[in-house]
Amino acid sequence: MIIIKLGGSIITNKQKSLTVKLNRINKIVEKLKTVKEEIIIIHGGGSFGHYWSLKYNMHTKPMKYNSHGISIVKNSMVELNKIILNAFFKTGFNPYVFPASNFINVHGIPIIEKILEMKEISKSGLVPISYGDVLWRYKRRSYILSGDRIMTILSKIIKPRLAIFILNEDGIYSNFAKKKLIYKLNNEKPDIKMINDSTGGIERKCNEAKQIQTLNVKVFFVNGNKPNRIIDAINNVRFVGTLLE
Ligand code: IP8
Repeated sequence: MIIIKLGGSIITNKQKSLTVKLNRINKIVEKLKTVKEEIIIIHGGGSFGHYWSLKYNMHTKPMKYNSHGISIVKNSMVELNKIILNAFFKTGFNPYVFPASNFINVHGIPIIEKILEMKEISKSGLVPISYGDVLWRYKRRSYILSGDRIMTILSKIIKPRLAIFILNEDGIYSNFAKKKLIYKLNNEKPDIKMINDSTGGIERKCNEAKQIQTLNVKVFFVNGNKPNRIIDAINNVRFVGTLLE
């Protein structure tokens, strides 16, 4: 089983709020159709969820955020998710939306049987699709749950063979300006200028990846603009990207 995160910057246009990169999404999904293993998909917020969460100053810390902000972030993620679901439908997949509120309780604790349900669903010819979202927490608080965090939460219980982060870049860079790629993340330090968003940017992403790796799950970062690399990573063929194992 493989868990794949479609990063916000590969599926949406971060320069222009509320716009998707439909061609890019379709090309990636078409490539994924050639994968023989079961997959679970998570997608990020990009210029949908992040756009609104920044506007309403909402973060990963549970707090009492503006109600309109909560509502608008949630709606924008449903909209983006619908676009992703359609792309999977059109390509011949049977996507099955599984929002994070299905498997995280009001205390922020993962519900194990729900996550195992997701695993069962993926074995039955359906593709579970989840996404970063704003979640309700007890005492009228809420928080932004990143898709990267969902990758770790699911990996702990599902124990996939691989976790793949599809980016809008070749992988993780040690120097963003010079696009100096880290091939093996194990001991190198990422350049934090690479991604900066409301859920903690590249540092959080790498921290999540490290947590996944400690579960004995191989982690790849690959460029979604070169979808063949996703397939090479899955097939254990030499590929351009960042590996953590
Ligand atoms: O793009 C964040 O998910 P991410 C989702 O995976 C929202 O960090 C709602 C901003």
